[in-house]
Amino acid sequence: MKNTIKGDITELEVDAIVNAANSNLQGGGGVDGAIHKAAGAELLKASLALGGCPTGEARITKAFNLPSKYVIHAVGPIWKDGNSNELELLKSAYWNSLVLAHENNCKTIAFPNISTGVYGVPKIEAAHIALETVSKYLNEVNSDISVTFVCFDELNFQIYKELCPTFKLNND
Ligand code: AR6
Repeated sequence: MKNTIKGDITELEVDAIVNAANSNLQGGGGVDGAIHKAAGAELLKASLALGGCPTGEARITKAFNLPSKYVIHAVGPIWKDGNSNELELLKSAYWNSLVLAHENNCKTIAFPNISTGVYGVPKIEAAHIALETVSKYLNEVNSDISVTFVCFDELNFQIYKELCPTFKLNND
């Protein structure tokens, strides 16, 4: 199943929260900053030890002081002009996060709106990619995982509230 909420992803008691990370996995601002702040310094040590992550891929660490079990560090694209493979890379970031969640026996996962902050991917396009990719994964690969889209800003929340129900799952 999938659902949308408005809130702070660091507060969720799910198996895995996804971080909108950068490819150095060195922490940063936005949701990345909030996750590192709430998880504590051990998270930075663990993520730096991974040696980076290319755009479109994802890596996993423990969640340390967070209420979730794991943090999946997904690297979304920086928006350039829309013709630089941005949406494909965003799709891969969502897909690879779900694969990693499944490999680590996660049944509940929460995503922020990857790349829609400082990375500048237009919010409506990004929401379509997120919903399409997650729905495809749940319908075609593994329906045994519950996905929450966590919107922090009001505009993303309005977009997801409207779009989410239009992406049907086989078991809806
Ligand atoms: N919980 C959930 N969502 C949040 C939170 C939160 N606590 N805080 C912000 N958001 P951004 P990006 C939303 O900029 O565009 C970092 O510096 C926010 O409203 O965090 O992928 C990294 O290190 C927005 O919708 O990530 C990278 O360098 C969404 O999170 C770079 O920013 C993503 O905004 C990644 O940029």
